[in-house]
Amino acid sequence: MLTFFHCPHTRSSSIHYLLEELGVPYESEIIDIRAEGGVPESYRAIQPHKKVPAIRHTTSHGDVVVTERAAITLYLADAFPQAGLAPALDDPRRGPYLTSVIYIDSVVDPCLVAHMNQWPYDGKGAAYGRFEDMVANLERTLAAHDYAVGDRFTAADTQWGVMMYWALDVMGLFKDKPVFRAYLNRLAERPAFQRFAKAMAG
Ligand SMILES: N[C@@H](CCC(=O)N[C@@H](CS)C(=O)NCC(=O)O)C(=O)O
Repeated sequence: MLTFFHCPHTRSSSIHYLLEELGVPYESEIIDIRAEGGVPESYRAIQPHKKVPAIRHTTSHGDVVVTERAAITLYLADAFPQAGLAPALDDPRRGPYLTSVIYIDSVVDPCLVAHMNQWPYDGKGAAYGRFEDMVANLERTLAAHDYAVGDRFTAADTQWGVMMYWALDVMGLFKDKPVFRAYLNRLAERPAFQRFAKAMAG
């Protein structure tokens, strides 16, 4: 049994998309982060900051709770190997795959937030770098290959794809980056992405 602690139109969307790609049964528990009065204190036992996403996976070894998008992505892709979304430990793509998943949360997300809020930042002092360097890295990667890690879809693309959707279609950024739009269009052809987008719209 898999429980997904989710709030639509938030950072938990990328895990929602991943679950659709994995094609495994799960139950959603909606955590309304916008509720008047805030998120119930009881949820802190699952997520120490009362943020979404989180998952609880009940296995024969007991309950496993995983928080933080990157960790959840890596955990689920490994826990359900039949979906083929995680390069194996001895696959040369494993290192780039781990990097790609972590990069979204540790660099891309804070770069986008700093950029949107016009926080002055020269790329030094915090753990993330310059916005321009991040954009150039994404553009170089997606110009060279169809997906975040080479020419095969991996779980990293669930994080990259939802981030790209937010950047392009919600924030209105990167109108001068056809490579980014082509990538998002490529993902939009996938049935799992279509299911995810339909659920998000409904
Ligand atoms: N580091 C967390 C951050 C998740 C996050 O920022 N979640 C936001 C939704 S976009 C949230 O739950 N905010 C509620 C709050 O701050 O009270 C992760 O990547 O999983």
